[in-house]
Amino acid sequence: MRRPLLTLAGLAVVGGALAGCGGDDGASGCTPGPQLTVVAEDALTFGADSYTAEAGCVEITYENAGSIAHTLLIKNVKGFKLSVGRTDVGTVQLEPGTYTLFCDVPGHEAAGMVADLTVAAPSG
Ligand SMILES: [Cu+2]
Repeated sequence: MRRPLLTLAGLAVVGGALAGCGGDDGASGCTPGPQLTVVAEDALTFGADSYTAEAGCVEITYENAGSIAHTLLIKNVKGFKLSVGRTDVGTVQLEPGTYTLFCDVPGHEAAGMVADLTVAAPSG
């Protein structure tokens, strides 16, 4: 009778893959071009109600001006999320259009952590 060693080893490999580090999703890992800085404030707002960026691989720097932990996501853009802490930087591929930035910490979006992001085609 065989011992189930192979089966157990296989499960361990699959589990390891599922728990593996992220960052290999399609929305990150591009070569940064346009830059955007967003600030989170303890008043549960972003530093501005609206932001603009050029289309492309946008490098977003997320800075926390306060002491409450926040996140930064873009509605309908999967695979992008920044978390602060103090500061976080990430890249996301964005086509021209209008997007919505928000913080997904429970209650924060409802309290005002939401902002427009207008992405314009590169000029020239
Ligand atoms: Cu928040």
